[in-house]
Amino acid sequence: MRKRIPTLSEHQVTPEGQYLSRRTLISGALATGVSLLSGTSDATSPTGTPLRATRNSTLSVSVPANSWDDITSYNNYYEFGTDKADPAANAGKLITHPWTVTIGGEADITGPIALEDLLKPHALEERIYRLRCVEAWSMVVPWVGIPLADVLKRFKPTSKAKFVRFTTLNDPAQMPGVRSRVLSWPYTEGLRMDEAMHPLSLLAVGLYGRTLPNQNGAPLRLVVPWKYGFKSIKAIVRIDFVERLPRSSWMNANPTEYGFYANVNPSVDHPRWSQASERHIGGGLFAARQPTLPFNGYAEQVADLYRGMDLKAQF
Ligand SMILES: Nc1nc2c(c(=O)[nH]1)N[C@H]1C(S)=C(S)[C@@H](COP(=O)(O)O)O[C@H]1N2
Ligand SMILES: [Mo]
Repeated sequence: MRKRIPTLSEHQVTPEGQYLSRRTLISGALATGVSLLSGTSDATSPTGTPLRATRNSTLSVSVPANSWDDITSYNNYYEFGTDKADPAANAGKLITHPWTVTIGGEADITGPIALEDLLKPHALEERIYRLRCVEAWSMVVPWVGIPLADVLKRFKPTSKAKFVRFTTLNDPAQMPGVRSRVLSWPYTEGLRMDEAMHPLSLLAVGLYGRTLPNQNGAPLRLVVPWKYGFKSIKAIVRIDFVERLPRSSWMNANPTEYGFYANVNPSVDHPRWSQASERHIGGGLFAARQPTLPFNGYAEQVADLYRGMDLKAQF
């Protein structure tokens, strides 16, 4: 096994005891004589380099996070296969150091930058966010990252920069899934400039106080909590400031099913299924589906971005 080389400076480790892990729930249940049908015995220990991050409580939800196991074993990452277990099985050998991100397009400062240099000026924050997948499941994830806006501003986008386009690594030698034509590669996603600059938009480098596991998008991924999970692009190698709305891989795959905005919206169904409710991963076999909230529960913070728009037409 290749040893993971830390790419981030160590600040302060977030105590893992703060989290309600599935294991804690299981041992608690056993202690009180209650059996949990969803319990598994193959719990994995957190991996990755510990990071020093300060919890941003204002921007965090106050519900318990999903377990490390849930978050790192049930993934969407089509570069490594389309089954939920494929990324954990196939992404382990992806080389994430050294890592370079290339900045391009409508900005004063463009060109390649080493990940360490991209991150250096910024303090890491921990933010516990809801994640709502377009496939109607959800999780709660304690991300570690930096505000996207702070990073973007450093490159001095010009007045022509109306959108930001993100691009994932496309390496057939390391990513077996890109041989399939299920999506157009490289995986690309985009945000309108004001969405990208919103304080909730996060560039994540870790979860549970440690560097990201490869299946969750190491070494750098986007997290946009009020949008369906597919907007939160993994393993980012390019960030371009662009004038025109960028087409994403999901729009290319099926423009009638996956729109550019992809705001979580319980009143706009996917053509093949309802978006009104969701199954919370880790909730157990018989847990009731939860109602899905407009903007995934972040309406108070982001609804203003879409004032005057017809969100059924611009889905
Ligand atoms: N490059 C890339 N990024 C991606 C995907 C992907 O297939 N490739 N899947 C997306 C989808 S559909 C979801 S729901 C989230 C899942 O993130 P997680 O595995 O960390 O929970 O990643 C998103 N980012
Ligand atoms: Mo998703």
